[in-house]
Amino acid sequence: NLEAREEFQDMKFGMFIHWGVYSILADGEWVMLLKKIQKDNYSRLADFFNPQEFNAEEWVKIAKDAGMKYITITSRHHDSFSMFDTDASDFNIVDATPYGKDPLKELAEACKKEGIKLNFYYSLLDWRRDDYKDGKKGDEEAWNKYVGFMKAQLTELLTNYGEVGCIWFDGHWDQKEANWHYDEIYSLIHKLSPNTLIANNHHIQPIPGDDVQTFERDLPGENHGGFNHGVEVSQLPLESCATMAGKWGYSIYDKKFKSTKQLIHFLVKAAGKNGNLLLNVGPMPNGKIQPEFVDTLGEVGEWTSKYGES
Ligand code: FUL
Repeated sequence: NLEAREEFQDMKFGMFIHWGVYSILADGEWVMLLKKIQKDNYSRLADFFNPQEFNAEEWVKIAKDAGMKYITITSRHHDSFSMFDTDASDFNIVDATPYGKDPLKELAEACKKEGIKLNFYYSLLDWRRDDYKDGKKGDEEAWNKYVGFMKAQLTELLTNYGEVGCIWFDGHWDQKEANWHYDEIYSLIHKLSPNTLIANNHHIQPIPGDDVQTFERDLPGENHGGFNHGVEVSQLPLESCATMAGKWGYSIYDKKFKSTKQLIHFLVKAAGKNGNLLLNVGPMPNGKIQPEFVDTLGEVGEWTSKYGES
């Protein structure tokens, strides 16, 4: 969809949000794998995930005041926890936590009210499900079950939250390309929601059906972080994603905050390549965005309101 692609490319600045049960451990979104936390033990985190201070309107305001035009939030990361109301898995924020509400629903409403586009990050890779694990070992039935699970969740995400700007896939590298059934998954998205774009953080040249080319932690065409090896800039709309400190998910150890100046430079350089910057925050387990990020985004906003085009 050409018009949707153009609209996306014009937005230039978005907020990436990594938020899940991992936020409780305050050590980044890979903590389950890196600290080798057993599946059952990890599940217990959900028992006390209760982000009482989450306020969707506040997040949208922080994004909007910074000059951002869209939000891309983790609907389900590699740890398999769904941050939305889903019938396809019990391991989700509505059924498995004392919070019992769907934050993506609130975010969708707040975004709609403020004219901010909402996109969903969706992990292909899953560290927790048996069908994924067995499927990876060659059990075809298990794998088909997993693909069916993804389709069911994507259907929910594209039917229950109003218009979704983009589905942002991640985790491609864990399987050979054919396993992902991209033809089926992409056409399901197009069928359910013709205006929804598809981005895939696969770190390879665009594949058929991609609408957006993503560059992790780098400007389009660059590879300082090692994620974009040999990837050439295509004709697609471009998007660089980056962190405000080191990690994507909330971490109390992560103190390497990028300065306002560094972030503005990144934004301007990305825009110079006609690319977007998707700048990440990892909200705390209570639902608030940490003050260091809020302050810096406020300063970025002073710059964008003076020099950015609205
Ligand atoms: C990566 C993921 O593995 C990270 O956890 C994060 O979501 C980043 C945006 O993409 O490849």
